[in-house]
Amino acid sequence: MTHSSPHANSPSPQRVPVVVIGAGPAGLTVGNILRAASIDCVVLEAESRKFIEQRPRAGVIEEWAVRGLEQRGLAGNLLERAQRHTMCEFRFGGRGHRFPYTELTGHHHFVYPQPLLVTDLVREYADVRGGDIRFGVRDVRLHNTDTDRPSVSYLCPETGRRQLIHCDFVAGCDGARGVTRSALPPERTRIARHDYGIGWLALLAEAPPSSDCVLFGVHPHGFAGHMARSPEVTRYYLQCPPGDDPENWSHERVWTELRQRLAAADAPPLTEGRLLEKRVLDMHDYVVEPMVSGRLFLAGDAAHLTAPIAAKGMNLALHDAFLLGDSLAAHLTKGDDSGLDGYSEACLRRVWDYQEFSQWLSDVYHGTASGDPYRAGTTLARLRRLFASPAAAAAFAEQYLGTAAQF
Ligand code: RFL
Repeated sequence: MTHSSPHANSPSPQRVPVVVIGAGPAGLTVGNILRAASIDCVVLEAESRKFIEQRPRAGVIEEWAVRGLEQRGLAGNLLERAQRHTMCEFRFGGRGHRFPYTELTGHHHFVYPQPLLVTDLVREYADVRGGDIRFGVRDVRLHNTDTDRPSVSYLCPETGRRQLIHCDFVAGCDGARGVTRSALPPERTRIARHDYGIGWLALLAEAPPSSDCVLFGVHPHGFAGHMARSPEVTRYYLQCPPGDDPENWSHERVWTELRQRLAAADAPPLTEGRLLEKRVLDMHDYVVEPMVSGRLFLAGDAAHLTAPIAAKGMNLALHDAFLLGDSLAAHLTKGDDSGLDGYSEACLRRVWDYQEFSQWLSDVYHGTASGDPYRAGTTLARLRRLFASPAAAAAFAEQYLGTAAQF
């Protein structure tokens, strides 16, 4: 909500060119780009530094996104430590079918846990580039974002007092549960939503990966996924009813289902381990159009949610952040408005392309468990085509890796 009167009781309202709300991959990347251009900004984060540096989430990063981080001096640790993945494997009909996308395209995926990337980005922003970041802020409010004199206020965790910051721009990078999206005027904003009607039990297992590549099990019981996170930890997914209670999934039930849904002749047994995380994600998407109103620019999950079906969310957050950071820097240092003017449209072209791919992939993952023999038949035809038709394989690889020349 845009409040016209901040009611600040801060002794000295501050002024900076940009206030960034949220210290996820999007907000921290924007902040780092601004600091590299010697532009002052303040990043406001609701959680503690320790919390955001440990919050487990994404792992798969596309090559173009890593190059984008590298160009901005943000990929040092990642390039040293991340695993490179060159193929994935679909398991269906009791067999494994390897899809060697690097052989087909020359491109690969990086696997680097999101908490490590966030740790790198915070360190670079706060400790190396001298950026101002305030953790544990409460009740962030936006004021006058439709004027050229916006401001942001928040409750300071130490004093409990409301602090006010005047700025030229607000970057809304506060994720799916943030407050900035609701500051867009409803009469000029469209929110497109899609609900898959499917749940995924997201698991982190204290167990080494059971394969050298990502596994997608397409099984009549439902989808199962296997993704390495580190030599010691593996992420697994199990399709389940939306809203299911994680407590319905005992250790025994989880591993029995994973073994069945990821079964393949000649594949070694899964390496089992303690379950460190067990939560149900309801698969849904939304896209906010436009991602801008006045001086408020949204980036990442604040503007669009992509269910983790195709592992695209953090990649899109980084794409937005590159465009927003660069455009703000061009405006503030050179008076060049072209980037900011075209920002929303440029982001949304990739966003919609990735949304469409997620929907396509959802049909593949969930079709055989739909209970509908017609959908099961077409799902298996799609899967077989990936391995029989070079044209279908090339199209899939391009979308899976996000390598299209244009969106
Ligand atoms: P984030 O990471 O949610 O960061 C937003 C930050 O804003 C803070 N915040 C506030 N701060 C101040 N005031 C407020 N009122 C605030 N409200 C919130 C939050 O504490 C947080 O620190 O959003 P950002 O930067 O847009 O990044 C998006 C990504 O985090 C997200 O898209 C990915 O995690 C999605 N995702 C994946 N994406 C990939 O590209 N590849 C993957 O392999 C992948 N795997 C996943 C995923 C998401 C998952 N979950 C939990 C939904 C796997 C999972 C299980």
